[in-house]
Amino acid sequence: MDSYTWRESAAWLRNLAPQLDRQPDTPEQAARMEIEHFIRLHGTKGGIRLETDEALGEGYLITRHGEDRVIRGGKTGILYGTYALLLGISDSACTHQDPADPEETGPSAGICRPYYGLRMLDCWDNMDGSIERGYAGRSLWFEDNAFHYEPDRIRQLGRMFASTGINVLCLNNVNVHMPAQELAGSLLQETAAFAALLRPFGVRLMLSVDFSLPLRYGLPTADPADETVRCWWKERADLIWKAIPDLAGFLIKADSEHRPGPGSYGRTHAQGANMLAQAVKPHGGVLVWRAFVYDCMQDWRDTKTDRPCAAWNLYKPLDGAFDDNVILQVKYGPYDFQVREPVSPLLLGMDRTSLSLELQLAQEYTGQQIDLFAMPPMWREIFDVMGKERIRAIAAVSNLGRDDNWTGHPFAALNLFAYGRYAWDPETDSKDVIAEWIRLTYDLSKSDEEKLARCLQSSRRIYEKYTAPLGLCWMVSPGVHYGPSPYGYEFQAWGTYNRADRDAVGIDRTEKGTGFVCQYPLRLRRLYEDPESCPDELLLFFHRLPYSFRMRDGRTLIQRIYDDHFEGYEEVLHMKAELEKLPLPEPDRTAVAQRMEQQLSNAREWRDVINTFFLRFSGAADEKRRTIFA
Ligand code: GCW
Repeated sequence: MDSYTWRESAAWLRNLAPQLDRQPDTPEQAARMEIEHFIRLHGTKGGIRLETDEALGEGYLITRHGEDRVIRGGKTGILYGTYALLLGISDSACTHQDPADPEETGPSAGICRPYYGLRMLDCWDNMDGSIERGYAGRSLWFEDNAFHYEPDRIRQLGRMFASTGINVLCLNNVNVHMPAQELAGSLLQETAAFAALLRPFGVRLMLSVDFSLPLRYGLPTADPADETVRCWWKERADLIWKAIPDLAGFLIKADSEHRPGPGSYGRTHAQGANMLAQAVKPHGGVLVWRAFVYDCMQDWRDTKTDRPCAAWNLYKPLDGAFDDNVILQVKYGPYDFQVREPVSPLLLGMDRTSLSLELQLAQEYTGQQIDLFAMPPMWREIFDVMGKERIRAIAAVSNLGRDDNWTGHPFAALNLFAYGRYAWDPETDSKDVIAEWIRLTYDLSKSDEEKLARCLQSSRRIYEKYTAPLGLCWMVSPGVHYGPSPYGYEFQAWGTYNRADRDAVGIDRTEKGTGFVCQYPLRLRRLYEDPESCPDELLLFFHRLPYSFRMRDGRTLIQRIYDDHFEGYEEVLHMKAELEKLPLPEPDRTAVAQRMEQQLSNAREWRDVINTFFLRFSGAADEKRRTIFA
């Protein structure tokens, strides 16, 4: 395999300079450097002029004057505009289609602005260099419990972020371990130096903090109602913002999976969040509070407690009780980044709370950057259910690491690129963004571009077919979350059950069952409540059904499960053959081929394990008499 380094592999920046040879001081300078390199490499017919208009903030407008292009934009808008022009990125968020040729019909016509103010990438990097749920190598900035990075590479990261529109980087794992917990002394100075590298790319840092931090500093309590604790956090925030004045805020996982939180002191999440929000407020910081809270010490025999109900039950009564600089960050589904979940009802029902939608680029449950799983079609579905108005910020768990190609699977870079595009414009079309990424990343013929686009577009559906069926979730091997184990999570404490037995499978979450469906607005509640109208993909998420249940297309439930698993495998086989025909450059070609080989064997294993599991329970033969190991 030809080898390359990260320099040649910043995927969609292929047509720009391989890297910026020095550190820019400002976004404008970064823009000028990009333009200079671009002209040197490709030439242009006319010139490209930059005009700063502070009032435009992150927005920009590109106009044509004869052969010349003028990019007018705010401080960072100018850089976003530069990337849009140089990469030829289209932006449906603008009032025009071609960013280089807006129809000027009014003072703000053609101005492109990001939809969400905070477009965060949350990194679960630990200071020892490991990454929780990381599938692309070790941390890009931590090793041996210290900062450890190549400045050139961080600058490259800055370009990757700015070119897609990501503007906040949360540096450390939400499960905060020592010494990241300290937030003091030389560590703070080093964090400030790191922040300076990304600042010219319009990227601000955020830090994950530990709710019990005051205890480490000798306070007897971390109770948010305690005055000394409140003062302590204020002083700590003053210190931190003194070192990093543009820090975006704190991200916090509290009372979740054994992390400390206000619950230990009998306080509500609003009390906990507001206390921290007040500490960061004088500095213009936000407090992002994760809503990933459920009983993780459940007894599987307890059928009343239903994990998807947990977040709503906890937070809905607190709607309106959070300070205005608190943002509640909600995972897209009520479980945990599964292949298929309904949109979390919290995202639809917290009208008086600022929300952030949390996605996961790290493919924890979706193939671990070995199996192909392009996320844009899934996000399109989420946004279509949710409507774009509801939320104020967007976050995604990073899929980046120190691997030369940054994301492990070369095609996983699409998910990072597309995330930035969706964060900029949640109306992004999945087909468009996939086509855009392919065009920028590879030099392929039109028909090969289309072939690759088809594979990417269908990859999620294919993955879904050979893994857990019809919205069941959690059939992965416990702990690692890779490979099939249909009963692996069944008797555990995490609230992760499918309750398959000889008669039926799934959980009744209708009004008569756990009542989860009642958390949805009426329109969705009606849709999900009745197995006749519930989308097939979510059937077993909302219903407990006998294997003989007739699906809308006439098949029995058990036959549908078998068919999906056989088809899923066949489709991987087909996709592998299609991808082998593509003239991808090395080393991507070999990397993709190796991963496809592994994916094919995974699909075979999943197919056989899941089909056998259900054959044993149901006793129902496959109508097409394919091999199922009994
Ligand atoms: O699903 C779980 C992951 C944990 C993660 C947690 C969370 C950071 O398995 O690794 O912890 O979600 O989102 O907090």
